[in-house]
Amino acid sequence: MAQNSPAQPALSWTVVGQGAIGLLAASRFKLAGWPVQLWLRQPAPVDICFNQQPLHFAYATVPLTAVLIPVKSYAVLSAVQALLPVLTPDAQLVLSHNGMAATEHILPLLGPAQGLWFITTTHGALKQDATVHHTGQGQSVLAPLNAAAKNQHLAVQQAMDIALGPVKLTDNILPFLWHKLAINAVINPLTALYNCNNGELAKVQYQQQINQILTEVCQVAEAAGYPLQYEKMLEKVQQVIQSTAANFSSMQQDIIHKRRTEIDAINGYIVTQAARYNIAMPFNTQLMQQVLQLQHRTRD
Ligand code: KPL
Repeated sequence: MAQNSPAQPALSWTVVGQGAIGLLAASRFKLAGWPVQLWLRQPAPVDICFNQQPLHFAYATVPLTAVLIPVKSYAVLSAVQALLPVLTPDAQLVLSHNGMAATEHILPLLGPAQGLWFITTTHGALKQDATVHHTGQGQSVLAPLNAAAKNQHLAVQQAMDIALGPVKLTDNILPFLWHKLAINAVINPLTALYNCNNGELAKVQYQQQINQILTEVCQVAEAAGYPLQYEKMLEKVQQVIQSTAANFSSMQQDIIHKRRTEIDAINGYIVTQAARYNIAMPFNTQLMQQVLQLQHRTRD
């Protein structure tokens, strides 16, 4: 990775927040010799230990030219609104979260030369206090969401290859988001409810539930015009369970740390879409309700 990185990156990157995926990306930039800084609610530098290496991240100096925004789906709009006054007129913003990209409120906020992107990733990362582990090799799909992004595609693709690569570039992110949604709809709520790591789900006692969830997700994906082949999808889910076996999913971590989960954007989204097509979703509905109950119990 580091050998292929250009001596002078075209853009200077800022990562928003200090979540596991954001710190994974920031660490990979740093280890590849790229300048990178963090944009946080509390303006202070951050020291972490990444895969046993101590790393120091400065707090962001403005203006910002290229920003990776790996914040939860429900926090994206307010994160972008907070960034707007400190962006350069041609800044590139890359969103990354679980669930569908709800960019209709974000695109109109940007100037004509400000690019918007989405990157979806299956990398596993785990943050425990100030320690970050890359717990699962994954891959990512990156898409430009407006014309200003398409003009900068080489620089952004090169950077995302360092941060969350290997990266595949696409013009249409939606099929990939449905694909990732299917993976998250299985792994995230089950690991949260059973309070286990991703690898635990390979055990025989979870297979029936995995099949039930996935069957429903495939039905609604087909109705929405993004068909997923059940057998292929099951294989992919098993693959992610294996490759991120040591990881605790983001939803399991949200419950443990008494944070709001992304259940609305994952199984909740599936249930809402199914209602539009009059498809019954008993298993996803039950899972959603169970996670919501758990979330209320742990956050009260
Ligand atoms: O996206 C993830 C998450 O935890 O949110 C996976 C890929 C399941 C890795 O844990």
